[in-house]
Amino acid sequence: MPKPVPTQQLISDLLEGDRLALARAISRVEDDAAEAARIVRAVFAHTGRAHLIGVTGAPGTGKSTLVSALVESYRASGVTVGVLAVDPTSPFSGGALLGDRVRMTGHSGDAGVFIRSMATRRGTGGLAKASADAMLLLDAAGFDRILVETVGAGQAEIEIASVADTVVVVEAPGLGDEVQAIKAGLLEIADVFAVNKADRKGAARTVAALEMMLETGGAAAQTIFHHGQRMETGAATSETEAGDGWSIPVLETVAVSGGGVDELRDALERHRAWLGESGARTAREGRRLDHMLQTLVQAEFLARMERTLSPALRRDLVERMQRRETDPYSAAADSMKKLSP
Ligand SMILES: Nc1nc2c(ncn2[C@@H]2O[C@H](COP(=O)(O)OP(=O)(O)OP(=O)(O)O)[C@@H](O)[C@H]2O)c(=O)[nH]1
Ligand SMILES: [Mg+2]
Repeated sequence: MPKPVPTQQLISDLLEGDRLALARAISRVEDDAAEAARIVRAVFAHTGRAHLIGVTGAPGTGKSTLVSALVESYRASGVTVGVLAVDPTSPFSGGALLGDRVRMTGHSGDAGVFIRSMATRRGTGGLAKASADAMLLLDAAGFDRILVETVGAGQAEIEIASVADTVVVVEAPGLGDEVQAIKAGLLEIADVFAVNKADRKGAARTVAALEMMLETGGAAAQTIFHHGQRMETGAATSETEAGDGWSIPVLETVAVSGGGVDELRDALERHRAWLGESGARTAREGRRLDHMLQTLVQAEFLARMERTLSPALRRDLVERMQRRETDPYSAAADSMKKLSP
């Protein structure tokens, strides 16, 4: 077996834009918490440049196809793109692997595109953490835009999309009368709506329904969202981001043919400009980092708890509670005191 590349080497190669190093670094970050810390520490100073775009929506709405079309559109304008597909296949729609789609478009040999799938093989917290780390690595490797596809079905997936700078919620007509995004709780996190499969009947109705919802419920949704729904943060949340000056566009796209995709890209770029001018970009980044901080502290805390509170010790505590020698609160307080540093 070949010797693994030393982490230092990997990091310097990654910072020079070496794709293989980037791919390996993402794998290490996924597999090993200590390596994740080492790598992210080393590259963090080189991040903060990329525009992070979350693409989410109900299963089968065409997210992967749309991401692939966006990649083409961005590449045509010379912009480099990193793509993270979180849980790329869905048992509901039988959606194709994103990588396959982009390969079909002929970008496989293009150094300006990097595609990576993140599997949901670990726990939900692990997936969010690994995705956040991977976004930082893509950023450090120099990609201009980072697209993150998540199926908007599940708290972790919504969370991953919602920490992006710009969130695209993909909707499609003909999935029933209701607008799917509402059921999934995605209305609150959208900066841009893409009504995909606009070649199918019902698209205009879906657009109208979304626009009406934005008019009537938009303000309320924004308020909830800005006062803690989107991210539970205190310190890093800025009041400057009140949604002022940004009206959420609802665009029709036909991802399979590329229809409306340049317009969608334009909307993403307009939002990017707005983020910069309004100060919202800084606010969102602060929220994202605050969220990462909480996630990492929680993970460390859990790890310590598992180290300190061995199964034997826990069993002992449980038995003592059962004998009424102690109570759950005292047992918890005693355990807290014992947490090893
Ligand atoms: N008619 C039509 N079909 C589309 C369009 N965009 C995507 N599709 C089809 O819809 C199906 C699902 O597309 P995907 O891109 O895999 O959808 P997805 O949202 O990524 O699916 P999951 O990741 O499984 O949730 C595929 O058969 C696509 O070819 C479109 O604009 N029009
Ligand atoms: Mg998909």
